[in-house]
Amino acid sequence: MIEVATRTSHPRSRGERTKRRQRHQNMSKEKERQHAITVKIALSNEKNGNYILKQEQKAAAKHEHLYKILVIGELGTGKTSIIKRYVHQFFSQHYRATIGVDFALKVLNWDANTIVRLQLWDIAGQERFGNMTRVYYKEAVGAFIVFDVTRAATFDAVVKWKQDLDAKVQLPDGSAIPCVLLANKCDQPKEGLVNNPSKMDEYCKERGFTAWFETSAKDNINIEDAAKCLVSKILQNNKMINSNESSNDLERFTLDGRNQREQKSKTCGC
Ligand SMILES: Nc1nc2c(ncn2[C@@H]2O[C@H](COP(=O)(O)OP(=O)(O)O)[C@@H](O)[C@H]2O)c(=O)[nH]1
Ligand SMILES: [Mg+2]
Repeated sequence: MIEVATRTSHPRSRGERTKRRQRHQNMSKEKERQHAITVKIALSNEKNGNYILKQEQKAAAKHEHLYKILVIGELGTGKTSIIKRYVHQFFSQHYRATIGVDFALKVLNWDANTIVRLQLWDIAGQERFGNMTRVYYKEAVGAFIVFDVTRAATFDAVVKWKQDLDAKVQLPDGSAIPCVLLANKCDQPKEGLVNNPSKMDEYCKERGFTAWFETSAKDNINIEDAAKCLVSKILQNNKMINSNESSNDLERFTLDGRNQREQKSKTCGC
């Protein structure tokens, strides 16, 4: 019985052993497979991570700016026409004074690393009152004041618009926001000081205008150049503000450092 039992049990245990060996082999194969998968995932995560990192680096390298720009001046000087020409490459003789505030967005690929979005604020109707509310001016970083070269009265009103602008909005350091003067409808006969460019230069310098341009929304003259001039002044201001901020940080850091050293020496002295 024992013999039989031994004989019968022997092949079974051998079989079991083989099965166990196979199971073991299978398990280590499975482990290897899982390990391979883990490595694959880790590699693809790393690849993904690198990709995301690269995308983030790319985004960080691209500077994007959104600037609020005001377009102000007397009624009928061509503010809406200038914006329409600049943003939509369109001009219409049909004069339609809308009521409220209109916005138009112009996107500029300034350089390989800089995108500038200009949010152009057009007034419609309120220019009758000769000034705007503080809310309208809030957070503007640049402005165009427009007059009509065929009507000298619209040029006389420029000073009032500049004063209103400077009183209601300033840069963080308290200085005036850049403002470009547009002598619009230059396709028409001109009236007044605008006929004397050097006097106009003087006028602009005295009153703190960044520059002035003769423009025509009708014939598409100088509008792009005027906008480029304003944007480069804004970017310049931006750089200055940023570098002031970082030098302030540096100052704070060195001051803190000095304070720490002084405190340390005092402690040491004690
Ligand atoms: N000849 C000429 N007419 C213009 C020019 N720009 C605007 N206008 C006309 O002037 C009128 C007033 O223009 P608009 O843009 O509505 O002025 P806003 O009240 O300042 O917005 C409209 O009839 C326009 O067609 C321009 O450059 N040349
Ligand atoms: Mg208008």
